[in-house]
Amino acid sequence: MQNITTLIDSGWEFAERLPARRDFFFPQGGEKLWLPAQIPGHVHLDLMRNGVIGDPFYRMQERACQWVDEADWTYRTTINVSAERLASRGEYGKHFLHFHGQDTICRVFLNGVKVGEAENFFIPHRFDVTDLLREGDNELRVEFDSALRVGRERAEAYLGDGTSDRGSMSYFNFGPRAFVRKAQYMFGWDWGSELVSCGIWQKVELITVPVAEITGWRYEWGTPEGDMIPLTVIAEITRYDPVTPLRLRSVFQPALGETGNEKTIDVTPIGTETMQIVRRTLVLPFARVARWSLNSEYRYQPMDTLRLSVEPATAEADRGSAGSQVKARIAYRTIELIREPDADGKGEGFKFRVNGVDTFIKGANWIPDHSFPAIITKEQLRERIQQAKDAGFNMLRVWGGGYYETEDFYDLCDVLGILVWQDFPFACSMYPDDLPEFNEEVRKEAIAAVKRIRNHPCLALWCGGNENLELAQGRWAGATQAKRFYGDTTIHQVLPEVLAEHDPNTPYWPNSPYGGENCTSEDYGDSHYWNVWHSKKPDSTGDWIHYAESTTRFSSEFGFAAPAGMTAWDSCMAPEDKTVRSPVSIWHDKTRKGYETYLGFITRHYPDPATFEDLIYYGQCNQADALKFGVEHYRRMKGRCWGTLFWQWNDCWQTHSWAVIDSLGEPKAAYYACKRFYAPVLVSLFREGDAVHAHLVNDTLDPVSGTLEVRLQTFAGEELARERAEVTVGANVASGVLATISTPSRTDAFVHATLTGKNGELLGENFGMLGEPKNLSLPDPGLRWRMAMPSRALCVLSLSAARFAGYVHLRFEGLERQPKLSDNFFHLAPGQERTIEISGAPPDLSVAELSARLRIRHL
Ligand code: BMA
Repeated sequence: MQNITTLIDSGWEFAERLPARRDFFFPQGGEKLWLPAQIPGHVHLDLMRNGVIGDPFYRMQERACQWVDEADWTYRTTINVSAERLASRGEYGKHFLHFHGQDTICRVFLNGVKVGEAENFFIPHRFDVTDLLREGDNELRVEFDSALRVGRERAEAYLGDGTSDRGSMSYFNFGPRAFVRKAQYMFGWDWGSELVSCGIWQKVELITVPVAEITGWRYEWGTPEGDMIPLTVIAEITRYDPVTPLRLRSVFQPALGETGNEKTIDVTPIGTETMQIVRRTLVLPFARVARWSLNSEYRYQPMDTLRLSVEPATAEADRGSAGSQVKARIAYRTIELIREPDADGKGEGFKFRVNGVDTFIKGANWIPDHSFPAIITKEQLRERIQQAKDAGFNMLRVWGGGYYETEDFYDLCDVLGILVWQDFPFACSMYPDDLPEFNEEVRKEAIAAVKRIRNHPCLALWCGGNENLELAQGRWAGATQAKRFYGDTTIHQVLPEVLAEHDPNTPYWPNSPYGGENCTSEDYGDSHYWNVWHSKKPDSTGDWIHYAESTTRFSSEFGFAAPAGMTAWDSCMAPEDKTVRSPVSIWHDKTRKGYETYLGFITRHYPDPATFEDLIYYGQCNQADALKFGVEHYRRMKGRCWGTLFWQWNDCWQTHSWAVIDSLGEPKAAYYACKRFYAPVLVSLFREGDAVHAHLVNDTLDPVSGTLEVRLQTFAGEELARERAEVTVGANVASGVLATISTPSRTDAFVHATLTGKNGELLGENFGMLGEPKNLSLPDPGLRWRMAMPSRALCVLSLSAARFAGYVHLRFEGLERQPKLSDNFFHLAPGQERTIEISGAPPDLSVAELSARLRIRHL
């Protein structure tokens, strides 16, 4: 009764599908030339491999392959099926073709017969081919239609002459993407390439189910009673064979405990109906259940395993022949979204309570880690999410312009202790919620996605989409002409209904931002603060100092753009492109602010960049300053504000963007700033006129005590003033002002604050320069360094400064990839020494060779 799964990953070919009479030499139309293809993949990647197009990321070649998105494409392969396989379904069973992800609008044919259609990028599609599959070769063919063209045709049909209440076609009203359920960023975004693409982006399988399978399942923790806790398992079983007696076996295998391999097993008989829900409760010793905690001190979270299988109800001996099996790594945790009205009735808070603790959320917005998602590897995701853990994150928001992430993503967030705020994939647009077929497609999609993701302990929140309501409320002047918010049915009816049935215990938030009469209100719910950068206020410069004006309860977006690192530019530029205003650099800036405005943001604070290297260095330092200023402001507001998810964590190609990690995985300066501004104990400095105030923010669950020292020093090292205070800050609070130092208006000095514990250990520190970096005349810092290699895999660099060193940047020349550094872009006070760990350098390089490649830059 075993289910059989075969991967269909070989023999794939693809071809452009021409309409009849378009090609003079090929008047009948159809596929003219078949070329080898790779599945999973996207058509652009196949075209590149075959030499039809160049790398769309290189220079401005993105422009040269726009035709690909207007064309139609066919993929095909041959599946060889043995007589034995054909017979393995038994008397009642089924054969299915299972596509884990198609991109996007397509028809599927087996042996020339259409088996079905698909038009949703986000979910698997399964086609029953029981009656069509034959012994020997079977031709599988998938015909894709241009998503861009179909979207445009649907938009035109929907909007008519543009005079109805729906308005006319535009990117932020109803564009082609609003009519295709496909990752919206692929249509182009303000940090992304415009490569809509198509193809089979996830694996394809032939699945044979002779008897039954588990087509959905979830679990629920009960309330602990004494030493025990109930765990209820709810399984949906689809059965094709009505005769074989079956049972459901639930196995709970704890990760912890003395024996390490004890199990709790429960078996339940299954009825004979085709579709049934089986509910069982296991009662477990609470002490043996793994507890899920946020970004814990563990390298990996301990997690228990829960396994369900459908098996013959006959003998114990049959156990190995379980027909259908599912398993998940689970751990106990509670998550609540607390929304309490303020005492004065003027607002409502927004905070996450995790395992009973009010938790200040520290994280960022996650976008797809590549323009072509099929080629993102698990290793790449592991590196990116580990970087988040290392930076002190406890949450990532999977933003609505991307897609429901892959299983690898959620598995990694589970084991690394990072919560996930999951947007449903709707972003910055109206959606045709008055079309029944649209609502049905969304319902189907949401059910599939929720059923897949709901069992992950990392899942903290479902959110109805990104900036849909905000757009409708007219904040983006002129962008939207629709007379009402189209998308209302989606976020207030379809999605809540799906969640009520399939994931009743995870909180739901209808959109981001949301809350109050006006979704952008800073008194209610979450908000996106774009007065900085996008400069929504007419009187605002867009400079990052305006973060100080934000009074939000939860800042789920705010950000500042900077260039990618040099390695990324090396991979997409010719040598002559590496100038500050080269067309290629301008092409790779999609931020829509205008390139000169972007440069202007940098030169408000930093010197005019003379070289491309200057642009990268100053741009990245400025971004680090911006995020530091913003996050510290919000953390000092802890109690009113309960979280920051800055925009954005990662990138999908080489670009100037708000990301703090570029598309090659190289951290920008702001990444290292994150490690400091997201530290559990933060020493924060805030300048007000001629005074600098020091605050402490304590996110730990114990009070913190120590000596707070604030010193004003010249860059050369002369001490001008010093304040010292013995301080204690309670658990999980921000302190208010603890020390103030007056700073006469001079630009040759900086403030350095340190918090030291009883034994002289450094608990936290911070720096503040009194002048703008562009106006400073800094003395030579007199850097000294030495490098040692205590083990093959690790190098240690010790670095000291005689005088102040600002934004010390370490870079190794001539390496394909920069090694991982424990710190970079840091300041050193006169006399300070720092030790940097360097890992992942090419193993064949000696210390001497690595030292020879080291380049150090500072302000
Ligand atoms: C937001 C996001 C994205 C966008 C970013 C930068 O509001 O939701 O749509 O990329 O700002 O403009």
